Amino acid sequence: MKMPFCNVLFCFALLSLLCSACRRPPESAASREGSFILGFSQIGAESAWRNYNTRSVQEAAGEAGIQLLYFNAEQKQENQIRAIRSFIAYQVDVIAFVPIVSTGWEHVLEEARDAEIPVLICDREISIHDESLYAGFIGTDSLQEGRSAAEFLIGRFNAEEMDRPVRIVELSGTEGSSVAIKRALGFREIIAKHNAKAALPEADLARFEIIFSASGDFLRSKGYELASFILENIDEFDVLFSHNDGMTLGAIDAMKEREIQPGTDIIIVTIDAEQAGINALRRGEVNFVVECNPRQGPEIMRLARFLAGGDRIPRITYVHGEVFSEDDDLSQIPPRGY
Ligand code: GZL
Repeated sequence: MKMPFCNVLFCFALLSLLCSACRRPPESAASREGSFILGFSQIGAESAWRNYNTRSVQEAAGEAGIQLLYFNAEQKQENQIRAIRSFIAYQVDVIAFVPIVSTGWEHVLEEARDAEIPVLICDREISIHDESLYAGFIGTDSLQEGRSAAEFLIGRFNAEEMDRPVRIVELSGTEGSSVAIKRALGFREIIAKHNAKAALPEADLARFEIIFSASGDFLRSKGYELASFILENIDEFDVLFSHNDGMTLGAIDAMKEREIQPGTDIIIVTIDAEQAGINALRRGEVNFVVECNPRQGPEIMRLARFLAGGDRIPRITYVHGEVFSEDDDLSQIPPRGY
């Protein structure tokens, strides 16, 4: 349920008041073993994946004895920036945040640097000139997630006699987010390489064409709306490539309303591997699922503790995922938890 904007403002005012009124005594320096304060700014609650990611961070902080100052930005970058400023005012030991989009972070990160508070980027990456403004990134390899999706399609269609290019529709994630940018990039990189091979005279390979792409903002409701528009306006297409399960589930609803069989009439490739996505794979409504692991809490706490103790961390820490195909033994997939 979305919090009314006036309530969000009230929360900010309260957080800022608390931060300025009760600044942490500077002498309580963090220790490598003891507790410390981690300010964490989360995007919001746009998907089952995000909610699990939040739970993972909160549970891991509790288990690690780390004091977590958590703020939900309600999908707004300006709320994230305000929260980071509040963390600085409160003089937390470490700041971690999930950048909803990849640009616009320079100034607030300069303020964190001036306050000598290390910053850990989580889940999504930022594009910044001075990379020394943050200590490191922990998340999944979005470029590989897009590549894996394309590699499945190439294998799937090479087995079929195609006398025309395979037509692909793409539902992309939040515009300007590193995840949407890199999933699209990885997907296109593999498709382009394959098409170059398929163009050779002696090649007997399917060719692929992305005929439509639009952002569904990782939201199920927008996935449904976009798919409804696409199904009403694009005569025929063969594949739906969706950047997250939430949008995929919305698109499946739109297909079923038109008696189109997802997974059969339209091949569907999706990313996240939330339970509902795996269930759709088991029902044959989805053909391939790329896991994007939301269980990042323990790694975030491990890295934050190094930073709190004044230590350096790797620039990039990947949390690995796997892929699930229609041809796998799907009964072996354990409950997803999200
Ligand atoms: C991926 C993450 C994306 C998920 C979506 O790392 O940022 O945001 O794929 C979520 O489900 O909304």
